[in-house]
Amino acid sequence: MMSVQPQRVLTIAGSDSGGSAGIQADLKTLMACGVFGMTAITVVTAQNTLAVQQAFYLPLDLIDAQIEAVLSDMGADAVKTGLLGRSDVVNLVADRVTALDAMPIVVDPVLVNGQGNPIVAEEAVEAYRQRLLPLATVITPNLDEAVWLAQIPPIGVVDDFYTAARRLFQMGAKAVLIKGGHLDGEQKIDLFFDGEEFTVLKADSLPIDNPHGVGCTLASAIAAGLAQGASPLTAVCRAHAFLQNALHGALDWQLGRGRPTVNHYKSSSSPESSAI
Ligand code: PXL
Repeated sequence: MMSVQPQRVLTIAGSDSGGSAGIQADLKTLMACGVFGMTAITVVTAQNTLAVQQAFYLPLDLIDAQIEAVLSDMGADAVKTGLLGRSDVVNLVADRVTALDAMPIVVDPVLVNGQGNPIVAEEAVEAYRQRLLPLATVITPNLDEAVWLAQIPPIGVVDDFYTAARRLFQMGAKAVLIKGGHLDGEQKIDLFFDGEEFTVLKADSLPIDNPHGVGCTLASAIAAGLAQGASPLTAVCRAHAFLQNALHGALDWQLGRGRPTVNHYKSSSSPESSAI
């Protein structure tokens, strides 16, 4: 029988015991997207839908060992980064990714929590600016993260998304997806920019308050698309549709007493999104 190598994605991110965000969201999403997921865990959190109760950062050499173990044997077709947390981890990931010639990398710059409060130090953000952003095939900040990374005034309207996207592109990212989900309105707007063209992605606002795990799910779905050979724009559009299904798929869920989650494996049915 002919052997086949599955498409592989390595996610370097934190563990969410509640299964909504982080490594858990990544693996569920990668599986639903039909790629083989592998992990390097940076931080273990004890959390549920109500709160992050504890967080334990793994030693740098153990994070490195996980990356090395996976890449030296199994290899990868794309890398996705989530919560890295510290500047030394950001620098380590940058070192390892630099060694992977032309590997697609999706950088989800997890800098703030669900309430918009910082969860990393400025030193780590500077490491993102200097080292990781220039390696990113696609970077996926939300509005707070875009402002912090790009050092621009707060974003209040969709017009500001364009400034943020241009700036992050100038800082070295090959493509930028500004996630506008935190802006109020009948529609949720994301903006993709690859240095040449802007693409607006729209989705109807849903009756769910601040769902947990959307960023991880979106970035992992983008990484899956890139691993499957899609262009950044195609991977982003597919991931956007995937996330809409995942959100719709959890609308009638009751799980825990806090923030709602997404249904990561709800990958079929018609996407409620459009790119214009
Ligand atoms: O959604 C961002 C995020 C990523 N990774 C981990 C998290 C969170 C938010 O709570 O806990 C591990």
